[in-house]
Amino acid sequence: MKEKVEIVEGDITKQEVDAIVNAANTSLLGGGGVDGAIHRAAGPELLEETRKIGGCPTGEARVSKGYNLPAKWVIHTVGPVWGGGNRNEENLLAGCYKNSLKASVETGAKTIAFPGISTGVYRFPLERATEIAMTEARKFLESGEGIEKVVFVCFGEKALKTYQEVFARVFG
Ligand code: AR6
Repeated sequence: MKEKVEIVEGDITKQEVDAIVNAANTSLLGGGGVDGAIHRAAGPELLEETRKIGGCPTGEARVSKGYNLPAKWVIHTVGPVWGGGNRNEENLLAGCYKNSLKASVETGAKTIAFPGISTGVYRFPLERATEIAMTEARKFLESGEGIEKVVFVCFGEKALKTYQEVFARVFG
């Protein structure tokens, strides 16, 4: 299972995979962070399409094309805003990973790259978020549903170190 997982440091918009995941907000109309970077790299047609999609509830996922990105598809998911941990944040974040992987398979994507959903302006604690990400990826890969590679893209060295530590725990 673990050979299907890759951890890289870098910019998700540069990833050569079938689908990249966007940490969006419920409007799907763009924003800052990774969402802003994906919209800039994909070009204005992405916003035209996400406007037609018309939003996405927290924990769910919606698929669009990738336009000028190397990735053919963008899977937009909305992470929870961290509010201390008693507002169902963990289940909602797990839902983001589960539903993004499911949407990816339904679209025909076999390789998928994730950013650290909710770990930026939504303030979800990085280590716990990473445990949830890896646990859901492992469960999904074990169920054998057609994903060949899951790439976790870490933005910066601190994130990379956390992802490597959690990977050793969850997949080791
Ligand atoms: N490639 C990979 N990871 C990145 C990149 C990039 N180019 N840029 C940032 N990150 P955030 P959230 C990392 O804040 O917490 C937006 O405005 C970043 O270091 O982008 O889910 C949306 O519209 C962090 O680890 O997303 C929403 O309103 C992770 O991506 C809101 O932010 C996520 O940080 C969503 O907040």
